[in-house]
Amino acid sequence: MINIEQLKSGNRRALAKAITLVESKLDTHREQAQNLLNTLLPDTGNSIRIGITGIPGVGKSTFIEAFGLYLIEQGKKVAVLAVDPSSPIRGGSILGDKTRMELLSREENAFIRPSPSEGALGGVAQKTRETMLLCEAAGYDVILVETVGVGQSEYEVAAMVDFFLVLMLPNAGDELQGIKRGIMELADALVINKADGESLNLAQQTQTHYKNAFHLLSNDSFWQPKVQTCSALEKKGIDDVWTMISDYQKLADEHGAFHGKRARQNRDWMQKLIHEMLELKLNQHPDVKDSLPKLEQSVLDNTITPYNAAKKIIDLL
Ligand SMILES: Nc1nc2c(ncn2[C@@H]2O[C@H](COP(=O)(O)OP(=O)(O)OP(=O)(O)O)[C@@H](O)[C@H]2O)c(=O)[nH]1
Ligand SMILES: [Mg+2]
Repeated sequence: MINIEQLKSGNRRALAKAITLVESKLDTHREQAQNLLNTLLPDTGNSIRIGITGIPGVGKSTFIEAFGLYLIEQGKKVAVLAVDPSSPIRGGSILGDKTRMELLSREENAFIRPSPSEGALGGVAQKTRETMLLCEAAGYDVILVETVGVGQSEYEVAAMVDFFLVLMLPNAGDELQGIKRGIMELADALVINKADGESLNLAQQTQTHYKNAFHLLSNDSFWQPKVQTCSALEKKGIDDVWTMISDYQKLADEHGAFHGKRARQNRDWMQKLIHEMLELKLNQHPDVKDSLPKLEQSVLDNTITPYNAAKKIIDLL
């Protein structure tokens, strides 16, 4: 059993146990985990949730270590989670390299958790959302959610955080980094990392390039995405990133947008879960299992319209 009082007082073992429960695939555990989360709900939400993405090698691990250590210096408790749906077998490769976060992982006020290897309903994102709540209940006030900037995971992470930060390399050309317009629209900030040594100039050019690009995207929100530079290696510009995010939080609060965004994220996620649950129910329904192949064949044979076939399936539920 999970000791709720211990978890709330920040006991790491209790937190780790609760996360293991949340990640479990057993139905009985799932139920226990949901009960636990419901009990803890009033103790959640007191954090800023920051998503961090970027292509492999951009410096995510180095940045998170520097940023995390800086935040701890400011008296914060920092949790680092990962969403890595791309490697269900390797299971959490991005944070597997704890060596890159060696200093941070030794800190009393840091909690680092690799990506869950897979999830049932809602996938890895569901588990990470739940783990995030557990960390908040345990008193972590900054939650960093890391993901590799390939595939769909950045959309999933952007939909669960307050602030979405995209790390970039000093390189003025979009194509070279495979940056999609989509990610520009997700980003609350681009941070050009490795702004040091010979790359300093290029980093500044890149910054100007993206600032201009953002000006071209129309935006009537209270927040215009920012473009900054930093060196995670030399620990330069790290404090500016935090200042920017704090400014965002303050502005969002003033506009009533901070809690509004979270509420909408929860509602959207619920909608997504309803669809997934419905699909599961459909696929498991005995009559559907029986009729689906026949109806599919009829559609292939052009003896029934797709619409009517679909309706017949839905009517079985
Ligand atoms: N010059 C310079 N090098 C950096 C900086 N940040 C990271 N690096 C180097 O870039 C390489 C990749 O850094 P990581 O932090 O492992 O990058 P990552 O994004 O976590 O990479 P993956 O885990 O493979 O996705 C390492 O050799 C780092 O030392 C920086 O600010 N300046
Ligand atoms: Mg890494």
